[in-house]
Amino acid sequence: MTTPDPSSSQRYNAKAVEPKWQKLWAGRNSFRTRKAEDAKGQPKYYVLEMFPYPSGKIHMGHVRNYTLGDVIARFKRAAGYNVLHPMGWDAFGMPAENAAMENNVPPADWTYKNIAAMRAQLQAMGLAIDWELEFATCDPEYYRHEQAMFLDMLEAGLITRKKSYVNWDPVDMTVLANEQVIDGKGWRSGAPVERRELTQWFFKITDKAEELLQGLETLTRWPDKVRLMQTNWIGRSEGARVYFPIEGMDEKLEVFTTRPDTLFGASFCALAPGHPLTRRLAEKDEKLAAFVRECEQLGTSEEAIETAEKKGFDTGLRARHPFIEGHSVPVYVANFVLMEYGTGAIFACPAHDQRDMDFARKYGLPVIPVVAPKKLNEEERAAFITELAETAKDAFDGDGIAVNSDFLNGLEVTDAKRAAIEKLEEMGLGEGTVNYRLRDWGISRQRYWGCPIPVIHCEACGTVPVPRDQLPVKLPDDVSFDKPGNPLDHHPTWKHVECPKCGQPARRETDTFDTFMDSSWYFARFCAPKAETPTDVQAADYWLPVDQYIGGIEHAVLHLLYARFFTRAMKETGHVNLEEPFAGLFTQGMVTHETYKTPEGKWAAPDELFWKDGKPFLDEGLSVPVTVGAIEKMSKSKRNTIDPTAIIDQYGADTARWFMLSDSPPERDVQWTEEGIEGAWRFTQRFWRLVTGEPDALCPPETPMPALDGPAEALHRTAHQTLAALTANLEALQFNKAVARIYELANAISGFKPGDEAAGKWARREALEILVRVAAPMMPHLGEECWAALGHKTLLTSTPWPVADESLLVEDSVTLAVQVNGKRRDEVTVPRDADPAAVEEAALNLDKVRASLEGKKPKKVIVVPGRIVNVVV
Ligand code: ANZ
Ligand code: ZN
Repeated sequence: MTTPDPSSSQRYNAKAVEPKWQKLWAGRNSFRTRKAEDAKGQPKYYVLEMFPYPSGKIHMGHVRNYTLGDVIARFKRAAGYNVLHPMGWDAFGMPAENAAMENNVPPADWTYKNIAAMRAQLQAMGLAIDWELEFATCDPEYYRHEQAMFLDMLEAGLITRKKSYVNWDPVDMTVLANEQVIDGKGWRSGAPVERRELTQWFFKITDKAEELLQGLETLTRWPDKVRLMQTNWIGRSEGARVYFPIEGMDEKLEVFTTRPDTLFGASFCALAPGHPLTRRLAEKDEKLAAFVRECEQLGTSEEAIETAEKKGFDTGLRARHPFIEGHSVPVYVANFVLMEYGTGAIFACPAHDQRDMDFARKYGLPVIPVVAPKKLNEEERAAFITELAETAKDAFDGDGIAVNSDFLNGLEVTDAKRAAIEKLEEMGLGEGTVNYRLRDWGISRQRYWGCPIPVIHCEACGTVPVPRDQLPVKLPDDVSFDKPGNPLDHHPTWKHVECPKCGQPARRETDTFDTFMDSSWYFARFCAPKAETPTDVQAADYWLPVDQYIGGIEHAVLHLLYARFFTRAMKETGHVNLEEPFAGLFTQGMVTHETYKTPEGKWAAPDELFWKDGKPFLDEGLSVPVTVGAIEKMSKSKRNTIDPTAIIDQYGADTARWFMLSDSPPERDVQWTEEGIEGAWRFTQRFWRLVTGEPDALCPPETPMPALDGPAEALHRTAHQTLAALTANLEALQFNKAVARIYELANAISGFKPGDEAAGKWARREALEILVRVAAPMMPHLGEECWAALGHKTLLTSTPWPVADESLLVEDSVTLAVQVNGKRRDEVTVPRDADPAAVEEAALNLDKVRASLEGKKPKKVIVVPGRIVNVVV
């Protein structure tokens, strides 16, 4: 395969051309955003790609993400919108601290160095970004506002401080997210993770569970799958709370159930290991305490709990059944009951719940069927019940009717639920309720590289907010990472302060915010990044919501849910006036690549390979063959990444952008291949030759339209039809279709055979200009270069989007049905403006019509224009 040689003089030299235009755009402030008051009459458009974490280098996922956003930004700008297209850095987080621990560089230095490198890479992509608006979340100028809003939200009652279970890494002495717990061990230290109870700050997101759920219905420009994922994450369950009086104690055990209809099948109750009652019992029961400790080794992830073997501990207590006089069931502590869900306690119905079934069979507890499938006859039903009660391993969780259930017998599940709840309410032993799976959002992290939480703990006054005039609480620079745990906590002086209330020695909070908080409002800050207040409400009113947000599906739940919550919290504290921050959301697919394995089973990188007859080898001598594995998302671990900078260096940014857009719809995965990128490169070359190859075949710019003959008229029409269709494609984010239109138009121009010379020169210029203008959002540098080559002195970037001539979009011919004596015989295609006599003649000349006339002369011919020709004999 030929390697492109960008220095060859015949060729379009992206390497020289691209920086030239980038400099020009920057020098002319081409992408400067106008303030609302300066954009009179212009509609606004806010396009935002999820801002990057400054890891050090951009990857192909970034290239795809930012190319998509850039096409929209450039298109909308040309189409007359005042566009906000900013860029910033999600700059706090663990990797900076890991780098500090490993290489002894301060997190700030590491982060800012990475930002500089990545900014240069993004600029080399030619993105139409207003860099004046750039900020990094680790800048005190950003996070001081986050601290101020935290205090506002604390005052507004949106935040609480409470105990909760966390995954604790005893070696790194830090809290781990569930994803950082791998097979029960810390991802960095490898130490077995413990469940620990810590006092932490929480956003009361559960208070807004219903609102966040309802709000999803208004987000009509979000992908259905994201809305579904959020719906499931919020996890609304309708059910009941039921109170089981505990025998011998003046106390009731409160459980949450979605199946109150199965109460007659209750065979035991179970408490979470962290349930307050379990705690109290464990104080006096060493065996129970040991069991609780064992459960705590499991970590907090639902998955771990779900897959672990069901285990229980019989407390010896008994709970009285609410419906069955004199009946009680044993109370266990069970490892599969979560403290964080419902009430942290359940009643178990083994016949109709698999976990309960597993548990019951293991501990020899009764299985009492209380729902049977509807269609069974009496005999079958009896057999079903016996089997389920005695031997079945699988619970029956299907629909059916209540059996063995006293006053519920014969009712269908839904009706039985309702009847059971009614009865519970009547007896004062329960009530209908709605439960959400959503948990409050814990925002405390025992880490250094995050935004300090602006509170002070005083022995006498409790938790005291840092006075506003002392904000920002800045991170100290002089920290050391040589001990495990939180460097802020180890710092010799930082945390020792006076209580702002009583002046006594007090302790600064050493936890920092979850970095999801930084990304929950950055879109609002971009509206006025230099404002003295967290947001400039007027600017936010003008720009928000974000019209088009673009990012990966991996953020479908947490980031997008937190941002939706935070926007509501900002509204309540007067920082914005809307609830939903992102009107349109687009989740792009991944960039994939083949994977390669050496004979030893190690991953090989694409750039290590030598190819012969389509087969890869590890050595130049072609003696070590490599197996081609699955096509997977580019990742460092599989070594199947391609470095964007190398690609841009070799082929230019436009080629990389074009390839990203052309190969598959943007919502699907795109497979990176050498052939694909070469093909894109060849097209940029062909495009350049097409535009500049025959300067004598063009009229001068701005030549008035001459009379067009057949071929010129056809090209004129094709160009406008392409323009209209492509504009619609861009509006609908169908970038690959837009690319296909550009190929079509390029082909039409290549194949153009002019008749009349003046008409031909004019039509060719028009078609080329349209081609260049519509391709420019995708290949902006090539666009500018071609535009200049076509003799224009203006920047294409500031040239309005061309408008298609509507009259050219309608087809110029029509097809009419032809009937003879009311019977359809054929059809005829004629020019749209043909007169009736010509239509009549064409219809009568058709073979089939002539045959059916059998030589007779028609009595009458009726032409209904555009529709039908009726021949009467
Ligand atoms: C009795 C019962 C009978 C249940 C039956 C199910 C089937 P969703 O739908 O996810 O809301 N549950 C309640 N709290 C729990 C906790 N803290 N930890 C573990 N499990 C808990 O699930 C609700 C069901 O999950 C509840 O309904 C309860 O079991 C269980 F045939 O109550 B059920
Ligand atoms: Zn005090």
